[in-house]
Amino acid sequence: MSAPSKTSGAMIFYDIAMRPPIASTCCGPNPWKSRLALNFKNIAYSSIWVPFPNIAQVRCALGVDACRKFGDGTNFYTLPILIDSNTNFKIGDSFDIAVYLQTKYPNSGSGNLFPPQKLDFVFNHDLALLVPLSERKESEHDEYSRFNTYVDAAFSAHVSLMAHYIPFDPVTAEASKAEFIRRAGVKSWDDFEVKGEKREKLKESFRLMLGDLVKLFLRDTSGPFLLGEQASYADLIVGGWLRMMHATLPENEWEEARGWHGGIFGRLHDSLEKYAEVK
Ligand SMILES: N[C@@H](CCC(=O)N[C@@H](CS)C(=O)NCC(=O)O)C(=O)O
Repeated sequence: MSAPSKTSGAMIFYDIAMRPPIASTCCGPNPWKSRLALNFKNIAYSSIWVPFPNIAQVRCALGVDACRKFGDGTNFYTLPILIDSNTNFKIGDSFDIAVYLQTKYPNSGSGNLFPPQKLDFVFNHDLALLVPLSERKESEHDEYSRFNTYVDAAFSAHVSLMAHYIPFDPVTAEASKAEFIRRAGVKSWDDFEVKGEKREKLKESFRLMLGDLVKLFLRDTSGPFLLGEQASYADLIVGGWLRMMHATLPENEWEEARGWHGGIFGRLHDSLEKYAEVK
């Protein structure tokens, strides 16, 4: 581990504004992966909170291309974005942000985000995703990149357990919900509520999926991370989704889920608390 890295002009990190107090409500899993990575690297940065309906406008004004597309092929403008004000380098994808931080600050903070490891987790599902995931070209961190894609698919397939409870900022809640309704082609926000037997079935599917993922965490039982005591970006990928679960699931369901599979995911969530400061 090395001394904290200090940048002369801070990094600027764009995340989605949620209901105040933002530190306990911000819940985008991809921005969370980047926040965890910035804190892991002990990088100085400041956050800009973008109202949900303004994401496209802000991203376009910054000149950052969309990295994701809707099912109909149109651009899907997303966050996070990271701007390194020293170089004016702009990065608009959470995985690219982690690679950038590792390349630029190889030894800072808690060390290597990408230590070599096998990440055998595959998720094949028949649950359609509302919006397709980003596509990636082969990269130097392929093992991690594939893991990121499968983890995103696995959690996204169950995100309807959470969507109805997103803590929107009251100022823009109506416009945000209207956009979700438009995308899903449903009639009202109530249609996002998954309840009763349907909810129980989806929860069971979620639990089983996590049961596959947990096998990787059982390789090294010295835990709490995949490589025992050493956290890596793979832990932060899962951790980003755990943050979303915590911020959106009804409290009793979060308590239930964190206890699944011997409490391994609850422990992972808590162990990443040291990288979860919202600045
Ligand atoms: N591949 C991108 C995906 C980013 C993404 O999907 N971000 C979501 C939040 S987790 C977003 O900005 N959604 C905006 C919206 O739904 O309008 C990344 O990893 O950064």
